[in-house]
Amino acid sequence: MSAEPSAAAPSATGRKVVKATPAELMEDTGTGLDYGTRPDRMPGDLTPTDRFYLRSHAPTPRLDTATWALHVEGNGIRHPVVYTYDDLWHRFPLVSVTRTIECAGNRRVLFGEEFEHTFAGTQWGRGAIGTAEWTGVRLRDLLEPAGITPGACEVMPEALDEIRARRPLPLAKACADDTLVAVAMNGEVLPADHGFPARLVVSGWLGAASIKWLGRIEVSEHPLYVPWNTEDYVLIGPDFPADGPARGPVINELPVASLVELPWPAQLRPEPQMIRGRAFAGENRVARVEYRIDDGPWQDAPITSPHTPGAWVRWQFRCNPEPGDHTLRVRATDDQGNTQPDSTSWNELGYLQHSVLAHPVHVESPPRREPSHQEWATRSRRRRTIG
Ligand SMILES: Nc1nc2c(c(=O)[nH]1)N[C@H]1C(S)=C(S)[C@@H](COP(=O)(O)O)O[C@H]1N2
Ligand SMILES: [Mo]
Repeated sequence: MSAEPSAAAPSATGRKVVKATPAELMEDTGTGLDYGTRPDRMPGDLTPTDRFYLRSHAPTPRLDTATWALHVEGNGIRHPVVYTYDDLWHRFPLVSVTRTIECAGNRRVLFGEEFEHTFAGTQWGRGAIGTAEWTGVRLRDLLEPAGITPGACEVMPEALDEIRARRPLPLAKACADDTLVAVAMNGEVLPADHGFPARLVVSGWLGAASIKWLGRIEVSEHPLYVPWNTEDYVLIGPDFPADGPARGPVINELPVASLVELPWPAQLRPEPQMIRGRAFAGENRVARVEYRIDDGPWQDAPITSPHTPGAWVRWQFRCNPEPGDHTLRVRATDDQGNTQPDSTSWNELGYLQHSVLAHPVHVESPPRREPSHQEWATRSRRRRTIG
């Protein structure tokens, strides 16, 4: 398989990302790097690549597969190994999995609204989540030829971007069946912005674990501390004690949350219709989704897609909304009995908002139609009868 990097030079346009990010499909958070998927533009089970959210801490690097290499190193292996791009395509079984990736900062703006506070960090609405079919090589298959030592405990993927993004995983998660070094997304060669030529995909964990633009994988016999597990992507606040060199507990698995596929606020017509959405429970399965309109009862929103661990489910319900202003609430429950709470515990960086959202919905009044010709005829006939 030869490389298919897109040809556009990043500096020509001054843009920091390569793919188009039109406002009909994506929400611009204002950083030039981070774009959310519009929740009302999700047609299928998978998020089309053209609108899959983007979260990058530095501009998309343009890597050449002719010179690209993936180095496996560290004191947790017996001998270093170097893989080429062709090695990934031809030396190992390729595996395809459908997995959701969600940023730990998703819904940060709504978290802020709950606390009347602006959390620092990317100003995400609800769009920092997407699901793709990822194809690649199991990370485990790439580590084994290097000879993992009995004392190895952590595996740290590291990127070739400007910031050398990196974050360690426990060896067991690194060696899971569905931890992949992906080379393709939704059946096409990985796009530049999503990590070309190769990215990690870590099922059910925060997006920051799924390192893009891989260049090196370190296997270590001792715990590793880097900015992304000490300063960022940790929970900092009164409820969360510091943990060794980390300012608070490290975020790994994501909690259960749901998403309504309507704009915020939503405008609906006063007619029978389907309301749809998604729910995701990290490493767990979504067991149940319920909705509530205003102070009405909680009712089941049937789940309409298959359950794959690590991938979102779809749900929908039928309603016939009354004109006026309403609040729609949706709450999902996972197979471990965790339900979305009424509020999320405050943490300084505004991560893991997953409480039930009060979605504002305005339902139009029925249009004051001009009477049809037929109706005029009926009315004038009646008038004649009365008169
Ligand atoms: N090298 C690198 N990998 C990265 C990042 C990054 O900035 N650099 N961002 C991480 C974060 S925070 C998220 S949420 C996901 C986003 O993946 P996407 O841009 O493909 O949606 O990538 C992760 N991998
Ligand atoms: Mo993220």
